[in-house]
This record gives sequence, C-alpha cells and structure tokens, in this order.
Amino acid sequence: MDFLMSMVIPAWKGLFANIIAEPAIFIGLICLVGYALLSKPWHECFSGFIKATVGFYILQVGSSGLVNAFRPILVGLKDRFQLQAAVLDPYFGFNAVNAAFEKAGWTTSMIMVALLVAFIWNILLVACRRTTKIRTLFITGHIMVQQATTGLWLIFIGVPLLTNNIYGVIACGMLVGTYWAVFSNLTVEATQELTDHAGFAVGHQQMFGVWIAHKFGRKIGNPEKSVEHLKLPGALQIFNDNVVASATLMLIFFGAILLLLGPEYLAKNKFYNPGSGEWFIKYIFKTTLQFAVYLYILSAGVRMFVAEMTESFKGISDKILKGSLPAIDCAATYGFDAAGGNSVLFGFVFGALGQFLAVGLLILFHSPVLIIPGFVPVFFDNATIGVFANRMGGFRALAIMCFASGLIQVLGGAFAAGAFGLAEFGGWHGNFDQDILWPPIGWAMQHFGLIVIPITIIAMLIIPQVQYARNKDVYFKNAEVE
Ligand code: ASC
Repeated sequence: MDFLMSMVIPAWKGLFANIIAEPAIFIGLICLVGYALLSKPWHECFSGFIKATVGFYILQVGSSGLVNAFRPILVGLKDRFQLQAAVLDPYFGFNAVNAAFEKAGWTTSMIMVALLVAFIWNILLVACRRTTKIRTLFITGHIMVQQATTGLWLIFIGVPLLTNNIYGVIACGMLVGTYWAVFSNLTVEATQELTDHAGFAVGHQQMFGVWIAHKFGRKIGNPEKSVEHLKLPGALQIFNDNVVASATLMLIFFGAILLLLGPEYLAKNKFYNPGSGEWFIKYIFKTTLQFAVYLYILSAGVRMFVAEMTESFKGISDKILKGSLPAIDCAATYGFDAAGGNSVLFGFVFGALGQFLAVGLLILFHSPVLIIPGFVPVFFDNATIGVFANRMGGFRALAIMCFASGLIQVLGGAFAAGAFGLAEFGGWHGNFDQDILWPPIGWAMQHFGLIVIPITIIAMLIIPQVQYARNKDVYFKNAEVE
C-alpha cells in the first residue's frame, strides 16, 4: 500500500500542478479533444487548443490583476486601524488553515489526497449520470484546492474519529466531491439560459447563489427593467458604457478608501512612492482606474476561450459524455452580461454595501469576531450573482440579492471564523457558499459527529434526483451545446 501510494501521490501531484490546477491548459486540452472527436483537421485542433488556452490566460491576467490591485486596499483597513479581524478571502482562509494545521502538527499534504478522492468521485458521479443525474465535472483547479483545504479542516476539528487520519481524508474527498458535483450541476439551467447554451456550468464558490438568483430573481424583480434598459437621465447616460461606469464608480469607492488609508500608510507599505514626485491624487486616479482596465481584459479573455469551448465541446458531448458539461470559473459568465459588464459592476457595489452594513452590525453588537471584507468574495461572488439576478429579475433583483448576499457573507463568515477556530489565524474562506452552506455543515459535525457526513452526502445526492423528476424531458438536453 505504501509502495503504491509513493508512486501514485507524486504522479497525481504532477498531473494536478501542471494540468488540472492550470485551468488554461486543462480547458485547452478539452477543446483539443473535442475538435479531434469532431474529426477536424489537425491544424484546426491545434488552433482551437491555442485560442482556448491563451483566452483563459487573458482572463487570468484580468482576474489576478483585479485581485492584486484591490485586495491590499481592503486588507489595508485592518492594518491601518489595527483591528483584530479575520479577512474574508479564500487565500487568507487557505493560509489560516495551513497555519492551524502547522500548529496542530498535522501535515497539509493530506489535502492533495482528499482532492484526488474528490475529483475521482466527481468523475464517477458523472460517468453514472443516468443513475446519479449529475451532469457536471468541476474543473476549476485553484478553487478545488481551497475547498478541499477548508473541508479537511472542518472534518478534522469536527469529528475526533476522523482527525488527522486517512479515513478523515477519504470522508473529506467524498463530501467535497459530492458538493462539487451537485452544486455545479445546480447551475446548469441558469448558465445555459444566460449563455444561450454555450456549453458550460459554473464550478466556483457561489454556485448556490447562482441557483437562488436564477430561481427567485424573477419573483423579486422584472427582467424588462434590467440594468441595460435603465433609462438614465441626461448626462448620466455616459454610465451605460461599462468603462466609464466602472472607472468612475471605483474612483469614488476605492478612492474614498485610499484617502482613508492616507499617503503615510500607503508609502510605509510601499504602495505609493511620494519620493518619485507622484502626487497622491494622481496615485489614486491611476490605481482606481485599473479596475476598468482589468475588467476589460477579463471579458476579452472570456470571449476568446468560450467561443472555442462552445464549438469543440460538441465533440465531447456527442461522443463520450452525452448530456454533460464542464463546470468552470464564475468569471466566464461575465462575457454574457447583457448589460455589457454593468451587472458585474453593480453586483459588486451592492454586495460591498451589504458587507459594510454587516461589518457595522458586528461592531454595534460587539461581536467577538470582527470581519474585514476581502476583495475576492465581495467582487467575484456578487458580480456573478448580479449577472444572473439581472438576467432573471433586472436591476431590482440584482440590488436586493447582491445586498443580501453581502450581509450573508459577513455574518456567516464571522460565525464560521469564530466557530471553526480560524479567526485567531486571521482569515476565513469567505465566499458565498462557504458562508451559507458550509458553516451549518461544520457546526453540525462539531455537535453531532460522524453521522453528519453520510447524511449530508445523501441529502446532496437527492437534489439532482429532484431536479430530474421535475424536468425529465429536457433535463439532459439542457446540458447540450447548441
Ligand atoms: C476566487 C478565487 C480566485 C478568483 C478567480 C476569479 O474565489 O480564489 O482566484 O475567485 O477564480 O476568476
């Protein structure tokens, strides 16, 4: 067994690090196989592979540019005002769990094994889709690492029998793999409707939020009154343009935060260099406008790789996995925002307002855990929920749902950071699903132990059965590429 593991683990780590955790290459290869299955000539297969891979890398330039430029600004609030607070952010959450593992003397290499189990389990669930009704394979590698890490921590601290042993690792793989399969599967109808059957589902960290926005958006609002149909008076019409709207709004929003942080703090932390003669006002202008720049880049990348994927995935869904779809990064949906990026923007703004109100409530009620909003959940979750909510229920649904999501993120995140002992390590995973779905699961494990795991897995697996029973005729058709 040990011999087998010593062969399997390095091979898996290599495969994971080079292909699966590198979604650009993974998606490129999927396109290559898809075109080959469609019997396209080799040069078309090659060109599809290149465009999908380059497209995804462009998307990543946009998304990591946003994260790198704007995360330090929000996190800066914690340092500047010397707050003892947990940052809601998947990377801070990941670091917090790693630090907690180290303190407990546990090895983090078990995370990769849990991930392998989860991935294989998801593949099996799709392979048996006639029985399981699962149509989606979750392939967003960097998110898979984050979620397996959080899942393993919750199991190790919640169920003493499973602490720091291989049974705990397997249980984590099954639980997290079921979550990937079931909740990405829940986004199929929403995503196919939004994208006019482009051939992918969402495999990210706000899948439950996407389902809620799609299911209830119409009840809350009116799709006729969507962001793209907002009748702005007079000069305000310039905001119909996403570049103008995002640049102006962020100049105000992040500009205010930068002013609050002040030039001394920013200079001390090497963000701003007054020695170069740069005016502070120009620094603010330049920094905040990067938001519009990266958002623009991100959507250009999305358009490029999604075009290839839509075309090529027909090969896979016709020939090998009929009625199945890849579940990918939420940012892929931004290229399908009918408001040309403005739902993304408003989603972020309303989510941030909800988060700030919730932080105010934590302070007012002397919460033992204080939260600092992290850029990743506040932007990517709420932008995604915003795109779907706008499609289903227009501006009103977007505003209400993203505001509520912001509240849930901070309140659920504060609960989780405290209850699961990560506040002292400075962060919690903080994305929407990790603030609404995973806290009750973790809490139940702490109080009722082992039994919670099989019950949760079975309860999740019933969800696609219900979806199927309600929609038998078109259920698998919904996952086809048009
Ligand atoms: C996340 C996370 C990221 C971003 C990215 C969005 O939750 O960890 O790096 O969102 O996937 O494109």
